Amino acid sequence: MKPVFQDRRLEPIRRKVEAQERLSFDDGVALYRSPDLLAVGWMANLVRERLHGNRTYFNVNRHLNPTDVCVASCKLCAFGKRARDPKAYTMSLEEVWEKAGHGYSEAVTEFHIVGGLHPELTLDWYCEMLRGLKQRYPQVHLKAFTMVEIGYFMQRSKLSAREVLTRLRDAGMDSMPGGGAEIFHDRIRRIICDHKLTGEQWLEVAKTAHELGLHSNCTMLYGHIENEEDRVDHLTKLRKLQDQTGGFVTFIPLAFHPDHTAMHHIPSTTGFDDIRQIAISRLMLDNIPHIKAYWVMMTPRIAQIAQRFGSDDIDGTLVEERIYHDAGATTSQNLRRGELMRLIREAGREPVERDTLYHPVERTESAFTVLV
Ligand code: V47
Repeated sequence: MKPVFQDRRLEPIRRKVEAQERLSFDDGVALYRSPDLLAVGWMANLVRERLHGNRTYFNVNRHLNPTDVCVASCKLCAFGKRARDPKAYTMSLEEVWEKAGHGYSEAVTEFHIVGGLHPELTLDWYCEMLRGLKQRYPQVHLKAFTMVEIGYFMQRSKLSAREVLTRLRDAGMDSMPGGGAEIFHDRIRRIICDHKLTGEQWLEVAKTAHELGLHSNCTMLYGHIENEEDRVDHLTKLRKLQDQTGGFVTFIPLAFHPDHTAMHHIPSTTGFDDIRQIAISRLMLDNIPHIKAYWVMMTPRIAQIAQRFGSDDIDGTLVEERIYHDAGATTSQNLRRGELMRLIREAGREPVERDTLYHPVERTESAFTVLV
């Protein structure tokens, strides 16, 4: 039975969602301005179940951050450090390869690799890192480097996006994570991440990656100085590129964590905003298959509830996480496979272990007992 929406102004949007029509910019703003979270969530859940039925996806992955040295000093970030900072670190190639093996078992299907913009590490060094990982862990998918890192490699190597991406792909990069997108609008970018690629450049690198056959994710950092229009603008730009390339697999809305950043005075997002953001992402991004509620960022509790508000993915086991924990996140850094499955089941969903590109992973019990 259809619920009666408390906010009657959402009825025209409900009709569009039911008829599978695309929502407009103004619809997006109206969704943000409505206090009727249950109505927004009901519509998002309709779309989510249409696409994915009762399934919620998760994976068994490991994060690797080879360096936190970064030439950009983005106000939003607590992870990047100056090279001279005594707390900064840069792993040697052997350390990266060795670290990848900590907690490694047949169970790990993905290494998620991102780092700071290091002024001395060369594109050849990164290619060598990928080759070494592939050699040692041939069955693990390498999801590596944000569009921002690619932009920096281009600047340093004086090569085009196509050339940089081709070299990395040939060295073993299988796909790319979605970070560094922040908020595309220049007005916001100038303040929160002045030294990064522009929004247009981010989209251009993503387009080139997709043209080369590389899939990627995409993100939006919300809950800082942006307004509702900036969020809708960001989502519609991603949707437009996806119409052209079809290369985005998953969208991950990332709530800003203020601690230890230059914007520490900004309060953290609320549960209401986090859940609403998941739902609106599902409704606006009608051409991106998956919406991930990243449990590290949202907390496992909110990520679980999000499974009934438009999300169909909860991310993975991670093992160790730096970017959010440097910014004050107090969530665990490591959820075991069984715990992820329990969260999903308790939300009334069917857990499906996937690889990076959402092929189901079949397991025998013994294959993951060694996972730490
Ligand atoms: O690019 C940095 C954001 C991103 C902060 O593709 C911050 O599957 C909040 O992109 N508060 C990295 N956010 C994380 C990321 C990601 C995470 C999980 C899965 C995937 C995927 C991608 O985190 C950065 C930036 O946008 N970030 N600092 C902060 N203080």
